[in-house]
Amino acid sequence: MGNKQTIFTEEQLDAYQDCTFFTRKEILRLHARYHELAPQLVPMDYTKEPDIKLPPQLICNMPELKENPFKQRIVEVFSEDGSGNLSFNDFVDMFSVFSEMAPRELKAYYAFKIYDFNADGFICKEDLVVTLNKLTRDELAEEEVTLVCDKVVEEADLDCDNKLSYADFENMISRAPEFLSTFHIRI
Ligand SMILES: [Ca+2]
Ligand SMILES: [Ca+2]
Repeated sequence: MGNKQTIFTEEQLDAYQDCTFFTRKEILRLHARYHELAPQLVPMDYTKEPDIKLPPQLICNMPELKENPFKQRIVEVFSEDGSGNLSFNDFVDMFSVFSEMAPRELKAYYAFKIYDFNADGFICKEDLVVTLNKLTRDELAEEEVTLVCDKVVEEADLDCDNKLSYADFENMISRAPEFLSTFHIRI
């Protein structure tokens, strides 16, 4: 007996542990965080996998994301329907990729998606302009931004099509490991 509430079944917890970089305890803590974002909406009991999604504004206001210049784009990328609304599974996947335990390749894969603002499978100069403006919080003059973006493409574009494919991008970050340092969030 006792009044301990069941949040997930053992099978669910095993599945989360297999598919993420979190322990069972961390999954429960993530559920508590997700719940506290909208207590009236998010049930404690997740054993029946309720079809609940939280809007991007709620997620972006979390202290872990609030200061991140890419927060809006991050929640879009992890939102299964691309709207920025996150189910609990999306929420867990997002923080799993950002965890210290996630391998570099996985972070690189999502970094590429995040910087590919127009989602055409390439990081082109327009994507780089948006990225750079966000990284520098709009502190660079337009000419400086253009100059840096031209330089980045010039150096990283191995197949000379004037945009960065995933292969170009991987090559670029392998030479600049600090590039992924912004992809750590401790929750
Ligand atoms: Ca693009
Ligand atoms: Ca290229």
